[in-house]
Amino acid sequence: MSQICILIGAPVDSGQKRAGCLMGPAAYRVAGLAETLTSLGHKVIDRGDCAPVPHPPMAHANPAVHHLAETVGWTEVLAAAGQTAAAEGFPIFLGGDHSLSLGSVAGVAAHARALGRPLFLLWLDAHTDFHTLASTQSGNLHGTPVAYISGRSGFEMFPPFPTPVPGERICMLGIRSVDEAEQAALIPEDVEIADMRVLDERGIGAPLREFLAKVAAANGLLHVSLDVDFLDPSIAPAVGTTVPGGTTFREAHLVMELLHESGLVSSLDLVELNPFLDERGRTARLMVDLVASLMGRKVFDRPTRQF
Ligand code: B3U
Ligand code: MN
Ligand code: MN
Repeated sequence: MSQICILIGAPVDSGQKRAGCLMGPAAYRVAGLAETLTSLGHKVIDRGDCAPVPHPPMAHANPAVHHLAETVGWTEVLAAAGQTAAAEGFPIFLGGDHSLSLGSVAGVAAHARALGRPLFLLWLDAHTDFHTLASTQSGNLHGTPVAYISGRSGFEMFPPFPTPVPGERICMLGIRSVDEAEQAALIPEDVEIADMRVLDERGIGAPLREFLAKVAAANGLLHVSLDVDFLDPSIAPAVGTTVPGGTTFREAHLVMELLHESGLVSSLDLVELNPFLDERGRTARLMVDLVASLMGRKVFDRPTRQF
């Protein structure tokens, strides 16, 4: 199916401490994202880069928390841009660090609420990003979006999340770094956590297919949030928080192909690309290739599936 892809540049660098993610949107454009989507038959509208709504500085009881006001400002602008774009087509958020998902998912959640359809979330990441502002030790707000999206308290400075996404509608693939406080908070939740142990035992297709069946049965919308560190650092070095033992090139493409076949994905984040750490653009290009698989590029176009 041909889509109207709406590119939303989100040069967010304030959710962590290693400067460079602000160059992400430019790197995706240089790597040919729009041209790739066009070659697959999609229409592309590039809305350019957003800027955060300005706020005076905000403090939090947890002194580690940094760039709070800026992050709230990003959340507001990206939620508004995301809601508008979701009503018009298929939003693709070009990050920017993962704190942008506080806003991108709020925007698509508002759209899902307006449609009266449930929103589901697929989190492709080495990390669970389930901290609250109180529990984060690094103070890096890129470690918090799933907590906000799932309606945990402790985000009072942020706009209230429109219709939080309960744990049973969230699936995480690729997990291999979970802080103690996140682990404790996730235990009572029903989040499907397909960590690397699960992927080694079952393969990456099985848990994903199960989740997609749930989305389809509920006539849900599906937001996919792809963190560069989902991938193994040997193939995707351009990220500030590399964690060894990530998904392979082939696993990642399989995920994207299954997502494409499902026809369920309605919006996408590309996050944590730090072009300053890249090797001649290879990570940016890999991310664009993964988007191509998600949007319909096939190795061999079988008239009917034969798997
Ligand atoms: N959980 C740690 C590490 C981390 C989370 N997300 C990333 N790193 N990229 C934290 O700082 O919250
Ligand atoms: Mn992340
Ligand atoms: Mn991560």
